[in-house]
Formats: sequence, C-alpha cells, structure tokens
Amino acid sequence: MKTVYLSLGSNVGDREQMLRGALDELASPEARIVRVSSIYETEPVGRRSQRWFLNAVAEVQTDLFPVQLLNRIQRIELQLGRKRGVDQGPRLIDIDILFFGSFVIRTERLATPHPRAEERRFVLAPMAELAPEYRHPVSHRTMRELLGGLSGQEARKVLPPSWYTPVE
Ligand code: PH2
Ligand code: MG
Ligand code: MG
Repeated sequence: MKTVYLSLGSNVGDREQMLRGALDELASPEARIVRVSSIYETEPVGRRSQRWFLNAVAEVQTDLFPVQLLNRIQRIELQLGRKRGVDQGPRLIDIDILFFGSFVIRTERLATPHPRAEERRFVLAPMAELAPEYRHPVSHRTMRELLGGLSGQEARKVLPPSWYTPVE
C-alpha cells in the first residue's frame, strides 16, 4: 500500500462542488481517501488574470500503479466536464499527483513528484497542514520547511477539513 498525495484545484463554476465531486468519483476500495486538508482560496499562479482557485490536498492509500491512478484521475477530470484549455488557464477541475510514496517518475505522461510542487503555496499550504514532516522525495526537505521558504502568492483558508467526509 502506498500513500499518495493529490492536489485538487478549480477556478470555474461551483468550485467547492468540483473538489467534492472529484473525491467522490475517486473514492473506491482501490483508492481510499484517508484525509483531506482545509480548502484554500488561492491567487492564480502562472497566468495571473483569471479567477482565484479553490485548492486542497487529499491523502490517498492505494495499491494501484501510478499509471493506473493517473488513468482514473484523467477519466474523472473528463467526467466532471474538463475541456482542454490553455496551459495554466482556467479549469473546472485539475487533479495532480503530487507525491506517490517515495517514487520518482519522469515519463512523458507522468511526472511525480510534481515538478513545481516546491514553489507553489497552493500546494505547500495544504500539504504542510496534512503532513508537515513529510519529506520531498527528491530534495528531502519537509513540507514545513518548503512552505517556510516561500514568499508571496496569497492563500487563505476558507473551509476546515470537515468540508469533506471520506466514506469508508
Ligand atoms: N493550477 C495551475 C496554474 N495555476 N494557481 C492556483 N492558485 N491554483 C492552481 O491549482 C493552479 C494555479 C495549473 O494546474
Ligand atoms: Mg495542475
Ligand atoms: Mg493537471
């Protein structure tokens, strides 16, 4: 069994409902949602002139292979109505594999740890809330340290972790 951290993000439509829908679709005996972070409202990173995002991180336990999990995630993104849009642009739902156990994967389809995880407050704030002592599998720095090293990029907690109740 591997512990996986997923980043969830939405800045189009009913953003909270998109995050909830993503977790409801993902939850299964093969991908158990163990815990979720608070929801944060975050300043867009990259392409600045778009609506603010809601972001959260989910801790998942799974025996799936990384590509199997990625297939499920991509199917869920499509089910929830995601269309191919501009890079870093507005999206109904984005589900990214931040960390997959201590695996380091760099293929055409999948890069985990997520290549930009260490520089994004919308990733590190919820990650540090869930797992402050978790060490980045490549840099070996803890989530707390990485978050402490960031400056700029606004992120405000808007809902406590009880926004989502993982089903057994
Ligand atoms: N996702 C991006 C690009 N920029 N900014 C915020 N605040 N939150 C995101 O989830 C996000 C982003 C690409 O996936
Ligand atoms: Mg993304
Ligand atoms: Mg993505």
